Amino acid sequence: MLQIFEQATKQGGKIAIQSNGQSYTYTALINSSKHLASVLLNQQKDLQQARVAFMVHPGFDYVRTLWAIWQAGGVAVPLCLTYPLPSLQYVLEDTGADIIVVSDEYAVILNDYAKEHQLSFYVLGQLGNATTILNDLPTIKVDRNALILYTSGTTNLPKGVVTTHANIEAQISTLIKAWEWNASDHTICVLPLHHVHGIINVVGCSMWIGATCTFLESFSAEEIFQIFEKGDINVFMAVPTIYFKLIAYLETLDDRKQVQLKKVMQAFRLMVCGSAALPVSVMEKWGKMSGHTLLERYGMTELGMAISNPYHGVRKAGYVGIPLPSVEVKLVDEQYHEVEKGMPGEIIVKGPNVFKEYWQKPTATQESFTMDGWFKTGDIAVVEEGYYRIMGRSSVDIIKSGGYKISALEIEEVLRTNESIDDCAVVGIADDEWGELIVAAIVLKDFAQSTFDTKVLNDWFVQQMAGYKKPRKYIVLKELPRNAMGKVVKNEVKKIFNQSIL
Ligand code: MLC
Ligand code: AMP
Repeated sequence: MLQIFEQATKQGGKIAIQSNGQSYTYTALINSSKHLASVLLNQQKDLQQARVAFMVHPGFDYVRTLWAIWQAGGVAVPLCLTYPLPSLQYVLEDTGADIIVVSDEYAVILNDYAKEHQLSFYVLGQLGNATTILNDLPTIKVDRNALILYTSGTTNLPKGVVTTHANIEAQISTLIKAWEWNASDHTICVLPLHHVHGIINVVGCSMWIGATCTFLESFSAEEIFQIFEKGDINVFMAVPTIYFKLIAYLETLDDRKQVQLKKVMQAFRLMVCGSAALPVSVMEKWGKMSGHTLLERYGMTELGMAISNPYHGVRKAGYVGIPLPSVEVKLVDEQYHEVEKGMPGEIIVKGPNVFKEYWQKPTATQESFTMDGWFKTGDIAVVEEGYYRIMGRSSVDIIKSGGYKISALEIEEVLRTNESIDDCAVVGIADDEWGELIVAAIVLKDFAQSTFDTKVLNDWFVQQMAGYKKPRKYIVLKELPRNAMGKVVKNEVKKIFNQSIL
């Protein structure tokens, strides 16, 4: 049995999950996921690493589905709940998923697609208790594929990051050790569950150690504080934009309420921030309002977490800390030689946490590792007084907005299919709240010059891609700034936007 299920079985009647106003024990989680695993197996002995895509809302149903897929021998492919059909279709086709599981509310989105492609389609609310639970579920070896998460990179289409059960176990256990997770912890998941931050750091760690995880359907500052006020939560993890939004909400409250909430938050054991650079101003403000020094850490879909400020010891503002247990980190130059002490370089990483491959992309996989097996992150950092500081990324085409990694190339590709747009260049510009704001410089086709409307464009865009990938500002240019080779100079595009804001 995989270690996560062994651990969970030992917890028995302890509360594992709180969602939709209900509490579920570890026993309920195990039984219900075994039942669903039996359904998914549908008379087979082992799904043999078949990809199972699932579009399930956060909470008990999400975890039971994930665990069911694993127990049946499948590879879990969590779908983003806000993707329009074309983006979902890309993931389904790329993974070759032939089983889909959905919460009732998403059935309508994927029902026709599943029928047309003759996929097995399970709607959670329509599954009765008819299937007997199989006692002899397949034995899953840890070197099997477990999860495929999609990440945007320097190519225009997202790549599937494949992690094995062994990778996941390593990603979780290093955090359990470094952050001293324990069974009396109670965390809250406010993050989307198609990325590692939510899946590994929050849900993975809490379920592994036998803690309790409360789920919110989606982010709401008001609801988060209402739950905090009950006094049960003691571990909280989020992206910088969320801390920014929580601060903004706290500032709307009167002094008495602020003091009351600070008292509640001071009793927390741990508050972590990551997925994007935590501005020093946000860390300081949060410190004042919550009584907590945020622990900033650095991670990536391909790695889980790699570098973290210490649980005990100094948490330095503006720094991501030191490598986590069992994770090797080096800074290298463009020839992949280690840089001299104190010099900046690209972060490369080795360890049992590092992913196995990009799904069906052997060339991309090979190119992302050095000859001696280190994963190249594309992030530039420097070590100062023993702590890593992230300086930026090697590619201007990767944007981090609200903690989501977004490929400028992917957005450009979609914008160019719009009938009004002749050409475009997408960049990220610095923004206090979102980290970076996605903006697009566009060149219009002649006929569109007088009728162009950004609202019409945005409405069209969100039918093609998730809303969080939508450009927040547009500038119409006669032509894009290009260098002598004819290549668009993205830094010039950024300058144009920054000047237009001043
Ligand atoms: C949304 N809005 C944005 C935006 N996203 N504006 C600018 N930039 C963006 N990126 C606008 C919307 O248009 C809308 O405006 C308003 O903000 C609210 O939109 P929303 O979609 O409802 O946002 P909200 O629910 O408030 O979500 C914000 C958020 C979310 C921060 C909670 O972005 C989020 O969950 N981010 C976490 C992503 C994550 O988990 N990343 C980890 C990746 S793993 P209007 O006007 O339309 O109302 C990884 C590895 C690691 O990175 O190290 O962890
Ligand atoms: P993703 O591919 O969505 O997993 O995003 C991973 C990327 O997020 C990393 O390569 C970094 O660029 C960025 N990132 C994660 N944590 C931090 C952090 N604490 N500071 C700065 N950047 C971060």
